[in-house]
Amino acid sequence: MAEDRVPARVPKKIILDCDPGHDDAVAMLLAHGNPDIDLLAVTTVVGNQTLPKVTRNALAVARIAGITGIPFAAGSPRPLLREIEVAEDIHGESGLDGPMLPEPSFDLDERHAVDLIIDTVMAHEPGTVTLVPTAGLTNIALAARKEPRIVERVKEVVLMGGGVHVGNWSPVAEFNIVIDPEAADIVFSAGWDVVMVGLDLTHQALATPEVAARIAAVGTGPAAFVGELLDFFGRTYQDAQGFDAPPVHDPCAVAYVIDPTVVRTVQVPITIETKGEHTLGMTVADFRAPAPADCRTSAAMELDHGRFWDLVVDALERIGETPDTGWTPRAAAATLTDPENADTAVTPEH
Ligand SMILES: [Ca+2]
Repeated sequence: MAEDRVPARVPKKIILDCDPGHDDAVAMLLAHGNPDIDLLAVTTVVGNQTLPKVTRNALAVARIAGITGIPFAAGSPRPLLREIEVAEDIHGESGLDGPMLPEPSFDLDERHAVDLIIDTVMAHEPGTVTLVPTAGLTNIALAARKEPRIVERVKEVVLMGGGVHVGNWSPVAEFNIVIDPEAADIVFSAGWDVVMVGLDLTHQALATPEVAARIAAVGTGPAAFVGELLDFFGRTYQDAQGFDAPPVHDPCAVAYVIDPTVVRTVQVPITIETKGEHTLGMTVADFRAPAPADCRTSAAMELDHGRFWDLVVDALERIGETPDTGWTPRAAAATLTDPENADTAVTPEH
């Protein structure tokens, strides 16, 4: 019998532009741990929290995940035109409340995120780099304006944001789009291929108790970290939006890049509402007729929940234990501070 060989696969190069953010953190771990992804750079932008906070969070996640040797850069501290709006009710005061966060183990790249995005896209062969924004689209819009050649050069933009039939920050608008609708308008109309991984899809990516048990069973520090993130995220989503299990939005965009068959998409013209009194930030999808041949936008509609979480669990298993995380799982730390856990180990002094 011929030797079974896995055919050589070329990993897909991505730049993750994010605002960690609980689900951004899971997206980082998935991108880092999956062998079909070549994570070229991580950039941050104001969103779930202020730019300094989400940037610090990105570096903390990098340390826990063992991500080294790629540049991280901070980008825009505010939207193009609008005032800053953060999602503290979902992500907490730090933007990544729940687990304790370690100090960063490396410094930011000195470039602005917009320049790092441009430099990275221009340094690679045309059609090989996918942009994966999982935050407001300020950095991506600025990059497209500063260096328009990237629009033809990137493979596609696979973004978490928007929704065809659903909103979360308003009845019809999703947070990442509505916090900078002008930037979203630039990105959706730029002329590159845009895959909108929106709420229609991500509200199917629920971290159910079964999912949480699978992640806990991985039994590593990074998996415990994800467990703590999902625990906090689950509570805020229950309180703020009545979800029984939290929708883990951002890794869905990474999953689509890994394996487009995990996410069913439909080609449809999408425009961004930038003026509506009640509809600001709506991603208006036109389903009146089949999409025209030159349509460059598509919307994600259906998730293979089992295979999606298989990818996340697989990434955590591949990451394994990471050295020098500077991080203590709450289960260990709580025994020193939380009287409820006093029976499990060390008795608190007070
Ligand atoms: Ca995000």
